[in-house]
Amino acid sequence: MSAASADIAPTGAGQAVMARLDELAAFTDEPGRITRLYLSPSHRAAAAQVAAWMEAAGMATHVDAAGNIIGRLEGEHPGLPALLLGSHIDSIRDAGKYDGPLGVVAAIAAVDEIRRRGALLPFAIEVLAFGDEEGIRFPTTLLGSRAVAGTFDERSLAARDIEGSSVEEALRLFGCDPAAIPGAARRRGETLAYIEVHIEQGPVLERIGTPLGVVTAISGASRFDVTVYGRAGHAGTTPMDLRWDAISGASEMVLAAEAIAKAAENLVATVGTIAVPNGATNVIPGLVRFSLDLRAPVDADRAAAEMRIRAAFDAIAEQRRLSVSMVRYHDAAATPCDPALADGLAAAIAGLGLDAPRLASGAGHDGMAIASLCPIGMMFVRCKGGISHNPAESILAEDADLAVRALVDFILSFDPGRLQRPPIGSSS
Ligand code: HGY
Ligand code: MN
Ligand code: MN
Repeated sequence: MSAASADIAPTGAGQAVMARLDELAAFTDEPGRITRLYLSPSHRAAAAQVAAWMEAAGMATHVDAAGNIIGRLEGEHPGLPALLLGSHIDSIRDAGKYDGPLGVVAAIAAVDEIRRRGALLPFAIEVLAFGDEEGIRFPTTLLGSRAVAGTFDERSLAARDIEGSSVEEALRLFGCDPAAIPGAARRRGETLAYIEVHIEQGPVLERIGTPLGVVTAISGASRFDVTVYGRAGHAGTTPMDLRWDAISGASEMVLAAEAIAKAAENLVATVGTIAVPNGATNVIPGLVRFSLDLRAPVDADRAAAEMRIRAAFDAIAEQRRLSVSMVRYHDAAATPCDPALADGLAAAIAGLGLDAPRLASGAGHDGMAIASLCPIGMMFVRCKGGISHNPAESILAEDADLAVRALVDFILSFDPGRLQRPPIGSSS
């Protein structure tokens, strides 16, 4: 039965969630549009606001050494292992309001409701607001969630943004001590599972006509820095057959990557940025840099596509007397969601009288990092036209309301004993 036929009166939580997402959207590094980059002034201001909401919901809060904002509600007695909830509060440039923040605000609303009901649970609940999921400011991604999972690579501290600031310098400016990052890692047995509510960022739920879905797995992803080297020359005097034109070569490579992805089943390749340092109208470009993002639900398919793309780029460079470098700086394996958590989320959604379709996530999420710490689950919320990574991103208040209600019901019926993969360090 879809939402349309289920008789579901909004509880008002949805309106409150939407109002908070509007407030959070105001924290931006670029007035007039939403751009909230990791460890930026707007990230710090948004973090303070999120911490205040966490405290108003009865949670104790702290900022960890990687800049994650963490709220904790104790269970029936202090110090119990925690069910982790959350998402990210950093954004892409010119972002929508919901990619990331929805998961944090909905989790806080769920904790608030559980506390209001006076429910004393056999586990603690923690809400985590991660800061580097998008990986836009630095050539890094998932730094916050990796710190929590204990998989933070300290070489990331040397990564620099376009202004030349390093992650290490930015962390100190944010008020964090980079040397303390290893201490941000959760110890064995401290966590039970991780649940993230996130907009679908695709068209499936809208096409089915239902507000909520359950994620089966997150596609694996690789990110590359590609540089094409030619020879700068005079646009007016250099005959066409004597040019080593880096833009023409890069353009052919972009189309080759697109063709390889189109020819493959279940693979997407995206060139999101392309730059010509020192480019000028009257100069044959000698150097071009572009990004390449590869995703696939099956890791072997992604690896095979990378090989095919590398071979195509080398052949184009050879034919055009160019050279090319393709450096991989991010690689995250495809990540399955825990079946028991997926079933629990599906039961909670069905308990609202809704369908609970299962679908894969082509988008990456912090759960890819947290999965090395404990089992993960994700609930998707319908978004208009499947649009995301675009200021036109939008959701319905009623759907936000249903997401909070389903999350509350999931938490109240959560039984760690039913997890397929007991949390690291647990006795069983
Ligand atoms: O790139 C992604 O899939 C995510 O939005 N960071
Ligand atoms: Mn996201
Ligand atoms: Mn995103």
